[in-house]
Amino acid sequence: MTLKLYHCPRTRSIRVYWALEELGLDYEIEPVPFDRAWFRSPEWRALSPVGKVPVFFDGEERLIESVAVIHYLAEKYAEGKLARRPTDSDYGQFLQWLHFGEAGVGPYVTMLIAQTRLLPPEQRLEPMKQWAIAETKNCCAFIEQSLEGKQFILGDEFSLADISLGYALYLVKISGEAQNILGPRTQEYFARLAARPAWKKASAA
Ligand SMILES: N[C@@H](CCC(=O)N[C@@H](CS)C(=O)NCC(=O)O)C(=O)O
Repeated sequence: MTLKLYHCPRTRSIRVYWALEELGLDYEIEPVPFDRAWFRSPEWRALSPVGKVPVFFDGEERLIESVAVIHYLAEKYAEGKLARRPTDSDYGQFLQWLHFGEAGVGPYVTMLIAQTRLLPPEQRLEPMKQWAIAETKNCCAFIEQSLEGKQFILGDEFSLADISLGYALYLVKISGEAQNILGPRTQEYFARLAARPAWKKASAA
């Protein structure tokens, strides 16, 4: 079996790279430039059905959706390491936070990045930026409240849910609005995640 990740710096492929490292799997990295013209090219579209990263291959099988891929890897190749079983008492919380990182906060933080970094300044709209800040802040207030008395989002143990949330928080950081959006517990939580060797490797590449 060959696990191959098409990885582009600063994008959601970091989640998959980070999980591959944390799970101790063998894998190949295929570097992809962050180039929106390339993402729309027929060559890239032949690999990526919606023109996005990550794209991941397990042998011949192609998968997209970063959170689905990290869950797949843990279940299929790491005996559920960093995941939870339906019989675990925190199974519901695990699934909630695993998906909140992309489905919950993801759309708002993506809009925030569009309005602070991705779009050329002449295409940015201040009301959209303010809306994205308010909605991201609303999601991050839930994270802040839920981190009370905890090292990681489920408690004392790091899990895939932290990988999912950690990438969303990274986008808040690089938007330049972190001071305005993240509470003190969430800032410390992100620093704890960012100190992990696997994060350092995945986010540096
Ligand atoms: N929900 C998808 C989102 C994928 C996505 O939006 N990727 C961004 C980078 S983080 C992308 O490829 N953007 C390129 C573009 O929109 O042109 C996932 O989690 O994998």
